Amino acid sequence: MKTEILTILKEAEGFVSGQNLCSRLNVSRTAVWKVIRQLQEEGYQIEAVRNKGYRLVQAADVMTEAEIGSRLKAGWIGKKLVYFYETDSTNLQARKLAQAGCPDGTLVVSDCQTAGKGRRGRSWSSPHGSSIYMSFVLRPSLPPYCASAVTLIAGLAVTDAVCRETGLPAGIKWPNDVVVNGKKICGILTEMSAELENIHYIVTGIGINVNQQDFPDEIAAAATSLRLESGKSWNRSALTASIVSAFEGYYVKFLQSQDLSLVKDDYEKRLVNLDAEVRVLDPKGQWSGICRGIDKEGELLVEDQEGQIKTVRSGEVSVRGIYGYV
Ligand code: BT5
Repeated sequence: MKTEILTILKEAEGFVSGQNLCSRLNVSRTAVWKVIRQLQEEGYQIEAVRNKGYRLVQAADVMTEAEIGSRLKAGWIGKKLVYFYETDSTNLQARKLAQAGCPDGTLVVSDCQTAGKGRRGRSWSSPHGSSIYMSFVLRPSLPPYCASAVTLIAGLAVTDAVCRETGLPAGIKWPNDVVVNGKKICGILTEMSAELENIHYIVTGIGINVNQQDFPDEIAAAATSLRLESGKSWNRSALTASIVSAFEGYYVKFLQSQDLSLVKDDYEKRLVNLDAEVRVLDPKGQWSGICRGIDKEGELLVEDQEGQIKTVRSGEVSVRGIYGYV
């Protein structure tokens, strides 16, 4: 009911009477009043005026189930939303839910993570009240080698949503980072449970630095937030909903072609390394070349010194720009 009341107040031009809310939701005035009180405690400024009703004065940057739910469009991704005020890791929770049989497209969101994970055992700094931590549970009928493409789709969706919502020049650093002005604002971690031939489920987790003003020393040089880059704070629920909708659009195209051929052009437009020199940190030997985009499997195409195009698989190597982090 909280989500419904919030949606009605947001869509209303001015006041909505208590009676109107009661009859639309088929509940008592006391029940409506209790929900309004809860919303006010969560940080919403709601005016309550006798004989007029309720009016949402200001939509604060609150990350709650009701706030995110009221902004999600009627797609299938995020239809089931699981929200935590605090959890260990949204990826871990998403995996538990997947094992327990949750629906395809389930979205897990938390305001804070106590054990946020990066790739290969690295950690993801996840304080309260300033960032987005979200994970999708996906159940595509595809062979396991397709799973890594979902990381690229998530990167593309985040980049689109950040550009659209904030106007900042976000770009993708292949395969799993989104950067603004050469620094990392987002990391993506895709995990999978599969048999040899088919995927049981994929969990794709996204962490975005939205309103942080400072970072732990060890990451301060390479990390930034949307707030630091724009000088403004942003509504995390709105951004989350925008990412979900962009992700769904691209993911449906991916399912259609079973590869990235339908989104490749969009991806390459956002790729910060395109046509620039990159260094491939291959454990068998580092080498430099020019980044020429991606293939339909999501592998990076790098032209070596002899002019030959080589494919670089994510998971095998890291790619660093010649000048600094990007
Ligand atoms: C990543 O790993 O970039 C994947 C991060 C995925 C985080 C999301 S949050 C929701 C979901 N639940 C989880 O538990 N995880 C996912 P990687 O490429 O390995 O980068 C990790 C490195 O980035 C760390 O070793 C730090 O150097 C740096 N780092 C850590 N926290 C950061 C932050 N908040 N912003 C920018 N860089 C950070």
